[in-house]
Parts: sequence; C-alpha cells; structure tokens
Amino acid sequence: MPTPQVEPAELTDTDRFIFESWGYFIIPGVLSRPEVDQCLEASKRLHARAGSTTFAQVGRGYETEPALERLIDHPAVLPKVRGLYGDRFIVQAGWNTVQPAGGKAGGWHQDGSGAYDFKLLGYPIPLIQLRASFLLNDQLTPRLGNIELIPGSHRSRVPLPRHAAGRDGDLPIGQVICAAAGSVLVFHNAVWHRACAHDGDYDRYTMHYIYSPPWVRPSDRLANDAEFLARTTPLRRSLMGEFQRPDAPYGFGYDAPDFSSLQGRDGGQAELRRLANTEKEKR
Ligand SMILES: O=C(O)CCC(=O)C(=O)O
Repeated sequence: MPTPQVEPAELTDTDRFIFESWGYFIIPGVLSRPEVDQCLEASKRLHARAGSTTFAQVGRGYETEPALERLIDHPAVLPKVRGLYGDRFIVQAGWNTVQPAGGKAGGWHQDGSGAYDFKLLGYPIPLIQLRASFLLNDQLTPRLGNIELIPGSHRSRVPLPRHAAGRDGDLPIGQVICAAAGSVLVFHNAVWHRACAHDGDYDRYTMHYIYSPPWVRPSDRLANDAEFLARTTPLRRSLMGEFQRPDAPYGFGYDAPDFSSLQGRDGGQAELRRLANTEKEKR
C-alpha cells in the first residue's frame, strides 16, 4: 500500500485531495533528533508523574513542558491545519500517550465523544477533531506500537464488521504507519484506527494535538492554566481558546488569531531548510 506522504508547511491541492480521499497523511522529518529527545524526556516525566503503567494518555503536558508546548503551532504542521479549517480553530486537547513495552493492541475506533456520538451529526461524519500525532519513537517496522488506520474509512456508511471489534480484530485493509521518530501523522476523527501491539522493550510515546472548530469544548481541561497563559505566546493563547468574542454565540465571528508570529518565525522557511538538511543528513 502506498504511504500518503506530504511535504511540511502549506496544504497543497494534492495534500487536500489525499486528506479527502484517505482521511490522513504523514509529514516526515518534522522534528530533529535533539527535538525528539527533548519531547521524549518530557513525555517520560509526564507519565512518571501520572503513574502510568499500562497504555495511558496524559493531557495538558504543554502547560509544563516547553518542548511539547512548541509543537502546538509548529510551522511544518499548523499551515496544514489552517489549510483544512481556515483561521478559526482551537486546540481541543493535547494528549501524550504511552504504549508500554510489550503493550497489546488496542481496539479499532473512530475518535469523537461518547457523550454525543459524532455519527449523530450526519453523513459524512464532519471534521471536528483534526489530530496531529508527533511520533516520538522510530516505528520503521510494524509491531512497535504503530498506529494503524483504514484508508477512506471516514466515509464508510457501515459499521466495523463485528468480527473485527475487540483487540485481535484484524482487517486486511489496515495500513500500519511505519515512520521515523519526528514524523507527524495528521488524520480525520472519523478514520477507523487503533494502536498496534508493541514488541519492543522500551515504552513508546506519541504527542497528539487535537484541533477543533472554536465552538467545541476543550477535552483535556476545564479551564486554561493562568500561569501557562501568562507565559505563552499570543498565538498559542488564541489557540487555547483565549480570544475576544464580539458576542457569545459567535454570530459575527471574531478576529482571527494573529498568525504573524508564525511568519515571524520565518513563515516556516528556515525550518523547511533545516528539515531538508536533516533529511539529507539522514540519507
Ligand atoms: O497509540 C496512540 O498513541 C493513539 C491511540 C489512539 O488510537 C487514540 O488515542 O485515539
């Protein structure tokens, strides 16, 4: 099966077509090795503090861990989010997941809300949770806690076959994402996916950022942390949902976040050059 791999930064027409058709794409080489290492150390601290022993997800790590905070508006990824949503969206959640050494496969699922199933919103299930998953360990071969997705399944009108429910429910059309640490998988909430088993003798970490329309309630927090808000950048504050609203129900919209800081960070150009060099070095 071909890998839907795209270049970092701007969402091209091809990227959009891939996303519409398959429901996901992969951006390789977004983080350098030192950046990956910093994020890994941060992830280990978060899960040690939470006492994780099995598959677990910890939210709000960006509030205390600068290496994870930097991923919120990464210039290789955020332009893709803007391309798919426009300028008005929020970070609904930042989940850091651990698949422990020897961890078993998870069950197939679509992302959404148990409290009000996204399927009730209509067909096709709309884009409500756009996920950017920063892979923090090499997963160059299967059975390393990779994520497996079923291409195009966000458009399936029929449910998962009964035999595939549960932990050992293999399906012949799944794509196991094999990619190097520092790659980012971007996917639609309605794509059926699961975490694969992890045969490695080390814990596997992934940092997931979930971007949503601005009227969706955050899911990893009830309120933003005041100290984090005071410390972080204006763009990140806006993305955490802290922006001025002219009216409560958004009837007149609101001023879009100021993305110029992203431009200030060179519009992603230096980052792109660095990524290209990192790629060359790797080869
Ligand atoms: O393995 C992971 O990190 C992702 C797990 C998953 O499928 C999810 O969080 O929806």
